[in-house]
Amino acid sequence: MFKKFLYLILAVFICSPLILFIATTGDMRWLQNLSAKVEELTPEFLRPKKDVLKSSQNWLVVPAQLTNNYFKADDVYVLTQPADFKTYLYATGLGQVSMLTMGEDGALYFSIRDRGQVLRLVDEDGDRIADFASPFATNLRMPTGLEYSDGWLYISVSGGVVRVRDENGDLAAETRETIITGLPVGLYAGSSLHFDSMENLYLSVPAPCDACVPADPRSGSVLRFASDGSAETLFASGLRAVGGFHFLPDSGALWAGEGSRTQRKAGPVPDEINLIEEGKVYGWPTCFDLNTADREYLFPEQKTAPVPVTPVTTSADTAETTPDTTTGSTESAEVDTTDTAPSDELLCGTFELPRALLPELSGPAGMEYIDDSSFPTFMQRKYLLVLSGPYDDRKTSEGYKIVMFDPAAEEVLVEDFISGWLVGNRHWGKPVDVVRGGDGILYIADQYSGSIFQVVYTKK
Ligand SMILES: [Ca+2]
Ligand SMILES: [Ca+2]
Repeated sequence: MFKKFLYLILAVFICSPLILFIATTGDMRWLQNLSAKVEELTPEFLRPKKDVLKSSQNWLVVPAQLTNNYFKADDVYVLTQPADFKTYLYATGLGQVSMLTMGEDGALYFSIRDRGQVLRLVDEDGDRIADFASPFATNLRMPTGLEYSDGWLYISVSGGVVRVRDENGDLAAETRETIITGLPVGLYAGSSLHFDSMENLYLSVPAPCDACVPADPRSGSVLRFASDGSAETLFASGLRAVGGFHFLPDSGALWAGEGSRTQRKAGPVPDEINLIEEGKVYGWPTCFDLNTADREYLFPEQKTAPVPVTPVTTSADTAETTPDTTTGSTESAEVDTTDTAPSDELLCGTFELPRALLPELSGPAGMEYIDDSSFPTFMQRKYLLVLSGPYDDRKTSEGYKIVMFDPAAEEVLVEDFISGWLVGNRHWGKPVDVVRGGDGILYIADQYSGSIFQVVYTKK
């Protein structure tokens, strides 16, 4: 009797995390993972020695004013960045900072998902430390993407879009319209939001799962609307999680980073940079990489993925090849050659190929495009792309940096712009968005430490 009771207690104990896991859906998992981590972890482990100050300009010193639970005065952090760039801790203690946009008033606006707010940030005395963060819009459900258009600040929220405006000039919005509702909610990050040059509104809708055919075809897509939220169009699909996207000002081409599957038993697959065009399908959940069929997803009942190839050896091949003696057989016993498994070409041939592959779990997020002369020549007409790292903060040696690429290049190559938030396989920040602030200035949102960094080109 006592034993039975003990087993019951044990069963409840084992199952309770599972029950909790099931009860916490989509967005909440993302939120809880992050906030727990921030509380647990102090940056002590990667605080470099002071003598690093001698080495280069690539350090960031925490100003005394910005001391909080995470950063202490005079802490030093090393960032690797191009010559003549300097990065400052601009604001911190902000919570789960998500995306950034420059307002029509020249101030920086940012969304805080866990606080349901959009704040307005200004540095009045120009000392590269923000002086005021004032709420512009509050009581929002998981605000993420932001962009101004025609006097309205558009904000993507859980399942839709609201737009707000300040009518009386007190720097807080009092007018609010919910213009889009009922969109499916994705598993991880929220929706990115931008306007094209024709004032059409585009919204990325992340998938609700790692790999599945979603109940709602708008999951795993980019949607287009008129600026009042009408005229919904499924612009492109087969995109698991578009964390950020951006239009090229000249051609209007839409470039996006896409987070690929992370939960495959055989391991995660490369994230992607895609050129998103109307009506096209980008492969998820059927295919990944350069149109490789995801056989683990497509044929889950098979222990080993079917391979439609029977090795044929010629006498010339045999002469050069040592037989595989480890299996004790010359037959390919594990492969069912009678299976008529369709080829990758058949399964994936109609899907759009990515323009570039990114490391697995690098977590592409916010994007910015550089075409103004306050930045140096080597950045001109290039995209900046934030690689935020994996959503669940699992150990990785990729992500946690900002990279750069030339969308006009025949072969799109990705190079580092700023890195250093990752030290070994541990990170002290998680960049999620980047925007131009004018005059050779960039702002970077860090969702991990709840901070905004200001990056300044010092040789204008
Ligand atoms: Ca200041
Ligand atoms: Ca107002």
